[in-house]
Amino acid sequence: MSDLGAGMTVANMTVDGDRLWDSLMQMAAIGPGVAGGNNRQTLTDADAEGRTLFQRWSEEAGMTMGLDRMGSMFMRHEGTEPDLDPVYIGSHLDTQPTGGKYDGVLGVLAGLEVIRSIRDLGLRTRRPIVVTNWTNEEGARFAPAMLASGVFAGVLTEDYANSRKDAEGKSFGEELDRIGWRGTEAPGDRKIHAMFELHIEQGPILEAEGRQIGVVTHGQGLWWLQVTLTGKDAHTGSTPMAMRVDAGRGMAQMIEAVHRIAMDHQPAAVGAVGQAGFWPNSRNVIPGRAVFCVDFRSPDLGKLTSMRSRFEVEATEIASGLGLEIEIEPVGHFDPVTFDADLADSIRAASERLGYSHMDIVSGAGHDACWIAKVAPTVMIMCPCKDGLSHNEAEEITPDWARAGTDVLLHAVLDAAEV
Ligand code: HGY
Ligand code: MN
Ligand code: MN
Ligand code: MN
Repeated sequence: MSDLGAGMTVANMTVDGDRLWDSLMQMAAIGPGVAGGNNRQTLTDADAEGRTLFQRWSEEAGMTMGLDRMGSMFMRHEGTEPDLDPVYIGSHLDTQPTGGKYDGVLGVLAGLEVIRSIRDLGLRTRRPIVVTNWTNEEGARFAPAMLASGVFAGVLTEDYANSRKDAEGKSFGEELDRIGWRGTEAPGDRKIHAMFELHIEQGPILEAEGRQIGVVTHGQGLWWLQVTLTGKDAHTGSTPMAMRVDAGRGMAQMIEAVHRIAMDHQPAAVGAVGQAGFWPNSRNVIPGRAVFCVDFRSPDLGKLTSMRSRFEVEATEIASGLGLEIEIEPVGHFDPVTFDADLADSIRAASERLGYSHMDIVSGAGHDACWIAKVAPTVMIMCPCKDGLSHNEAEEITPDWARAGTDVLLHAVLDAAEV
């Protein structure tokens, strides 16, 4: 083992946790939320500003940028054998409208910190290392989530992605061109030796179990179903109850059905409706239209499929009972994912080498790694987050959790990139 100074060897080297935390706080200042978190939604000016900062930092760390036609950023640190397939580290810089400072951002800036540390330590890897910012992981502004990584993995088309519209009717393609971040590279035209994603858990398990590292063996699958109910808008005062065709009532009964169906599929099944709206949404008009999106998830494909089909049957019955027309459009889906077992072993070995407590865990949230696992050996590392809270501006982690996760990432990446 080469001596890296100050008693540090490759076996016990660590990253610069203060520098990582400082970068996280500088990125958090871009696209601030209203309650201490972030609103840096994909393809907004704030997203563009965050991309520019990440590009500058990466180039200062000796990396060169590749950019694909979905705007995904690939910052490459050269290896001693440039022709070898690179090791990728990736996540996302876009946030929810009321997002936290660490969801996705930790994984991208931890990748940057890995490169900064490799250079500080005077190490050279055989394989190149590429740190990636995947466009539109959140799917908050443009559904579905993990859009650009889905195109990269060949499961979604560029035309479909470019056509997706936000609530104001702007398309993904128009907005990507407007901020000037569309590259020329064909999405997916890259070979990946191994892909690592460090991410906050976004759930309560690691903190409750007192573990510093989550070794993510699987990710649960997802269905997003966009439901449109059409009734008849009418006066809330003068319309007799028997004459009403109330889309609002239909939505209310269906939202309750989502919860009931998820509870009927326990354990390991979840369901909710997070986005909903009435039209014309006026206090004294019976809503003629209701639109909402159902989110079902499970690590068990059978349960995931059963929840979707059960909902479709029950929603259709509710609609016909209320005289409503119903349209159900799938707008997001991926099957449960099994991550690479050998890479998971390297995460366990790195955690033990560094003396960090760890446990195997299934990811409750979807991540770009879930799609990339379709095209390359892929694994995730998780760090705890306070009270398991995420997709909330109060999302918090500790600098120690961030550094521990990044230390493990450093070791696992160096193992894969062959220092
Ligand atoms: O929806 C998800 O699980 C991810 O946060 N996009
Ligand atoms: Mn995320
Ligand atoms: Mn998220
Ligand atoms: Mn499927």
